[in-house]
Amino acid sequence: KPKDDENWVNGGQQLAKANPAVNNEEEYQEADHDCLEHEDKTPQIPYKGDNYPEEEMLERSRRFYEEMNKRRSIRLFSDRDVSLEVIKNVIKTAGTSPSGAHTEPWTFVVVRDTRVKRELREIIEDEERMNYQRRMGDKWLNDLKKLKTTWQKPYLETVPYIIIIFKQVHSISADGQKKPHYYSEISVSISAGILLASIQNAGLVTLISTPLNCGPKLRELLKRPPNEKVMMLLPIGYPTDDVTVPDLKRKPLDKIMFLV
Ligand code: IYR
Repeated sequence: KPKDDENWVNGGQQLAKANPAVNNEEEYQEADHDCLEHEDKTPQIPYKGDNYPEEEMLERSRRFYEEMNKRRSIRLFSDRDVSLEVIKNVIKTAGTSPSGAHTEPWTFVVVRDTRVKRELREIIEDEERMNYQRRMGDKWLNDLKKLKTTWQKPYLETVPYIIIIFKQVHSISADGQKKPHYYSEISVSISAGILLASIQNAGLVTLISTPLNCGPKLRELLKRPPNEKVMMLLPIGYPTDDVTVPDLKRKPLDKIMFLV
């Protein structure tokens, strides 16, 4: 099990995971915090809420749900181009995500170069072939049957753009110090959710791809530093005209919401 899957940050020993500068809770508590600057110089600015009338709020929430409920993972893409401006807008939107201590621990690499897409595909298919044939196991493969996934990812070369989302586990501040990125996994995941919503809102389609074991090779191909870990890959574009999706049903509200 890759150790990157350890997401949770809560309680004693997990503190260390939130803060890569320390190895355990005791070390954190004993650490010399005297050197830290406690006076905050960030100015406060007014914030005005939107205050929609109730009717409008209801209508807006309903329409947004209906838009998001149309989202489906698509595995057959057309080669129709997408404006780079749109890609920039959806990434700016993802960058509005909240993050631990406002560390903004995300990097979005946008691949449009045909040769890089081909290399990406090669790296991913090489690993996915082994994942599907040897690593994933019968139960997993059986659970995936309805999605008709295989190790082959031709769409990685068809789509106009692929976004690779990296999680910065820490960063290096101007004075060369390691700056901890608290809750980076959760922060980047929230940001990815906002990115998906933004892609849907633009009328484009994507597919969350989390190729096992490809991280280091992708990081090298895309020339990202060692503090950045591949989180997921999103091919973006238009679906083909004849694409179909499995007729999956979503859980009804009373199975996902409990009013206490
Ligand atoms: N990452 C592989 C396999 C895969 C796993 C799950 I869980 C999915 O919901 C879909 C695919 C792939 O991309 O094919």
